[in-house]
Amino acid sequence: TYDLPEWLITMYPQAYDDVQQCMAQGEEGYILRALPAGNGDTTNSYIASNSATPATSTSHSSSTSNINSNSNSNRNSNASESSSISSPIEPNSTSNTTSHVARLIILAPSPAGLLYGAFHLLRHLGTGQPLDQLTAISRPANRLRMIDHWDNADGSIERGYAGQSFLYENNAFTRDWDRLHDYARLLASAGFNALSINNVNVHATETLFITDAFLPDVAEVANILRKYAIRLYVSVNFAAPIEAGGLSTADPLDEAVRRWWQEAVADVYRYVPDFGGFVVKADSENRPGPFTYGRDHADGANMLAVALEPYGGGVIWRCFVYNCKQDWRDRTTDRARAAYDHFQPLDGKFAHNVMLQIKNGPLDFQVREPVSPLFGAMKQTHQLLEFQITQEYTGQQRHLCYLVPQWKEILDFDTAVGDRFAPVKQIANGSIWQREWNGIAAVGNTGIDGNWTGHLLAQANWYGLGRLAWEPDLSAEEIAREWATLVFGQDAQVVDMIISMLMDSLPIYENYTSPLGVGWMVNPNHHYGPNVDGYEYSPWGTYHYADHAGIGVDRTIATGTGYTAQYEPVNRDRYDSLESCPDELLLFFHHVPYTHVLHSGKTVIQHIYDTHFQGAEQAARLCQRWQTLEGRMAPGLHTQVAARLAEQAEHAKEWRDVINSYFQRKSGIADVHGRVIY
Ligand code: GCW
Repeated sequence: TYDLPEWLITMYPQAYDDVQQCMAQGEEGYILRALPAGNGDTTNSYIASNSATPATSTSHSSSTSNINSNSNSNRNSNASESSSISSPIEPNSTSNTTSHVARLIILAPSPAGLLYGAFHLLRHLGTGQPLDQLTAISRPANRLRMIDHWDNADGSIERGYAGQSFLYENNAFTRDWDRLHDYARLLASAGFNALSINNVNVHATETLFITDAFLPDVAEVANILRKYAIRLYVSVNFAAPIEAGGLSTADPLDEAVRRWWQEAVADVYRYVPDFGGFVVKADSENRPGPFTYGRDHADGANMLAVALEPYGGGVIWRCFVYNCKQDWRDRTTDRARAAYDHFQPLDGKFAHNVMLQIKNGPLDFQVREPVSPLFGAMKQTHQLLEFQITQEYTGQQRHLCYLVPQWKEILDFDTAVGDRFAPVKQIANGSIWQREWNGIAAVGNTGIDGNWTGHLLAQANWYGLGRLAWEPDLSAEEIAREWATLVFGQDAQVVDMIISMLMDSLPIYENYTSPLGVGWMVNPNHHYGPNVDGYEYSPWGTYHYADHAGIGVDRTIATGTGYTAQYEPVNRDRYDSLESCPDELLLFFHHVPYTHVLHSGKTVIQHIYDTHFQGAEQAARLCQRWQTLEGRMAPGLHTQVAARLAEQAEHAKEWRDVINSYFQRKSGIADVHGRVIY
């Protein structure tokens, strides 16, 4: 029960109900309400905060003050104090927002909730929706909504396509705190609440981030993020006890090593009392890890978990573990199997503050992959879903590729675990097994470029990930509409065209790149542009096995690598059988002749030709579609996108011709339409 003052009830009759509902929303939830004028009120707008747990730390009070400065509505002198509904809030006696609305109420159990409520209001206004009858109740579906930076201390960004890092240069922090402040506000506005600030490949300088050499800078970053309710995480080097501590081992069961980590963690919390925890890439792509000492990944993760536990910190341990020194002649080793094979047997062995971070697919963020079978396979382990916003394999922000539809498909995929409807989104958000540590992490796509993301329209991916992590049931179109309206305003012709271009872009990209789920036909190392055999005779486990007769990877139980058996029976059977395997994943699961007839009625080879001709034409049409918007937006915005689309159209032709020529030469089968193939 709440003791609400009379004056509040008079002007806000549903306050009791709202407060009750609001408290049920959890820490970060909020209620937004526009109340009509009436009851003879002379006051205009209010922002009310009900603090169930009164804010005590500076972090919380500064969040409150930021809301005030952002929403521009409550500038009373107590702005830095968290206000409570049981004490009247000074009304703001300035201008009326609309003639029908007397007040705007944002109600939240915490300052973070007020922040998200304020951004909701700004989004509402920014998308041109009327204030009258605004009511919204919202809470995030996922506890952790995180961006992972792959920024290096030298200023480069691994897989970054938007310029250098704004966090680091020359092996030091840039200390561009203004930019960081803008970035923190940007993060909160899209609903993110966690940030990992350095590459998971932790090199020499970054290994020292958790030492006195860098902790003052790390603390300054945390101070800025805290104003926007964002918790800071750092990627750590598993071999730090050796490289930073001078020990002779990093064995997770060695007492001196365990003590070293405990002391390191204690140091970190002295600087950053609300530090989130560590992100770890171990035994992966030549990074150190517990395997060196004959230990398993539970031993490694739990050692860090024990050190972080007293402070409420967590370990985010990545499952991207596979053999990157594979012999391409060996057809029994299958990289797709690796994460499941390594981690599934460890279910139940991880400490409660360990979250396994699992990439959405079994390989590596290809344009088309099945969902990782690890989702749902570890019933006693906290799990985080990892997406890649930065477009490493999807056009590197030179091509338009709106990824939200792909992420939606993954979130909605039914793992069928436990013989029931069990979509990935319910595993990621922990609701299936009532897991409190849960969420979505994604590799960011920002850099120092003025528009943050290189390709202006790639902002929609960044924004979309934040919105989906908050509310996975939003549609890809709704998110596209929100983003386009917030950026370009309310010109319907502009907004509708941008939405349709965004929505078409992933299928277009898939059309002119690698076909039917096979993946990887890219140039080695930088991963841009077509190279069908670029990874075919390499140790990275990324093959398509194309010869004169056929193509694809046999991952079936009877004759292949047995990968399909990692899925629950309904998905296992669907993928394992040539008859029921969906066309778009056919070559991921099966090796077939070029003459194999798809469900679509086309042969595999004709499908390859048709989609590649079509994709290149569609890419060219994207330029024409964008051209129709000339003069309807600031010229600078129009030209920068036009330039990228022109490059994409040229590059799509290159993809078309390389792929079609390769397969015509291999198969000796002509295109039924007799088009030009080289
Ligand atoms: O996709 C691959 C990238 C690497 C990356 C790795 C990972 C940070 O090519 O650049 O390393 O995945 O996720 O760890």
